[in-house]
Amino acid sequence: MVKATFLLIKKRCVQNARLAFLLLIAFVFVGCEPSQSNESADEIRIGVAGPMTGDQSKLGGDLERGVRLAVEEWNARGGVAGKTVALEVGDDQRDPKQAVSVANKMVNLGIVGMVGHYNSSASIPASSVYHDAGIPMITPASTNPRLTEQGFKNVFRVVGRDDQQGRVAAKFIVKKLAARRIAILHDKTTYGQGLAEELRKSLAEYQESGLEIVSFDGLTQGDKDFRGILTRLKDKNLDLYFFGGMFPEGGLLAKQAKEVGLNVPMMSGDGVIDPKFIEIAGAAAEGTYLTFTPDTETLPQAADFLKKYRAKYGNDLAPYAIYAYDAANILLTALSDTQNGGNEKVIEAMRKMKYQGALGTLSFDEKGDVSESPYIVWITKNARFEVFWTPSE
Ligand code: ABU
Repeated sequence: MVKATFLLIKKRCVQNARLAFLLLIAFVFVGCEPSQSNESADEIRIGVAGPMTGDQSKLGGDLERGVRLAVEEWNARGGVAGKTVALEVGDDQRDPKQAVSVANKMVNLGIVGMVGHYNSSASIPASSVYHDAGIPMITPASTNPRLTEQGFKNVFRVVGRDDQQGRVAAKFIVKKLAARRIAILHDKTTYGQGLAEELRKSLAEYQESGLEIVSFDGLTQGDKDFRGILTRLKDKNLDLYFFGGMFPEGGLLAKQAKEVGLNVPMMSGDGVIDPKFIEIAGAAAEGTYLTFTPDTETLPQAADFLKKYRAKYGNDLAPYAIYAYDAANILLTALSDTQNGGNEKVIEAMRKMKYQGALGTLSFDEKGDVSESPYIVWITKNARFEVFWTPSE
C-alpha cells in the first residue's frame, strides 16, 4: 500500500516536471517570440491612415501618395537611422470606430509614427490610442480645434484650425460680399458642424453689419438628395448659403441648388476644395467660394515637390498631398535626427523643429498646432479653383 502510494506520487512528480518543462518551452518559443509589433532589425515602420475606400477614397489616396513620395526619397538616400522605412497603410473609411481600430492595429504593427488621419472625426478618437501608446501623430488635414486642445504632447498638425478658417470666412462674407441674409448648412460631422459653428461664432462679432443667419441646419453625410432642404432655402431671400462639410455632399448641394432654383452663391471650406467637387457639381460649381491656404503653384519652395509628384502620379494633384508630404518629412526628420531614439525624443524633436518644407517654414506651438495658417478665399471659375481674396484686402 505504502509502496503503491509512493509510486503514484513519483509518477505525478515526473508528470508535473514534464508539464513545467513543456510550459517553459512554450514560453520561450511563443511568449518570448518577437510579436508582429516589433520593428525588424533592418526596417522601421511608419503609418498613414485616412479614408482609403468609400466616397472619400480620393482624399485618403492623396495622403498616401504624398507620404509614399517622402518615404521613397528617404529610402533612396539610405533610409532613416540606417534602416529602411516601411509604410503601413490604414483605411479608416472616415468612420470614428474604424479609425480607433486602425490606430490599435498600427500600434500593434509597431509603427514609430503616424501621418494621419484625414477626417477630424477619425483623428480625434484615434489620437487617444496613439497618445496611450506614446506614438507621435501628425495630421496633414484635420482642422477641428479639439484635436490639439486635448493636451496630448504627441499630436501635431501641419494644417490650420477651423476657428481660424471660420474667422476668415466671416470677414469675407461681411466685408467683401456685404451679405445680409445667409443660411448655414453642415453635415453633422466633427469637422463640418464644427466649421459651421465657428463661422456662426465669428459672424456674431459683426453684429453691427446687420447680417442675419436665417437658418442653421444639419444634413446627413452620405445622403444623395438635398433638394428638400434647398427648396426651403429658396424662399428665404438669401444672399449666400454656407456648407460645412466635404466635397461629395458639397458637389451635390451646388448642383441641386441650381436645379431647384436657389441661385445664390455657395461658400464652403477646405473639405470641398478638391477637383472632385467640380466633377460632381459640373457647371453649378462656378462661383463657389472656398476657404483654404494660398496657392502652392506659386510657392517657389513647392516647385520641386510639384514636379516630383506629377512625374510620379500624373497631374491629378489634390490640395492635401503636399501637406502629407511635409508631415511625413517632419516625422522622418525627427526620427533621423534622434537616430530613432524613442517616442519621447522624437516628439521633442518635432516640437522644436523649424522645418523647411514644400509649404515653407513649418514649426509648432505648445499645443502642436502649426505656427502659421494663412487662410484665404478661393473661387471656382472656368472649372478651376482660383485665388479670390485675402483677409488683408
Ligand atoms: N479639414 C477638412 C477635412 C478634414 C477634417 O475633417 O478636418
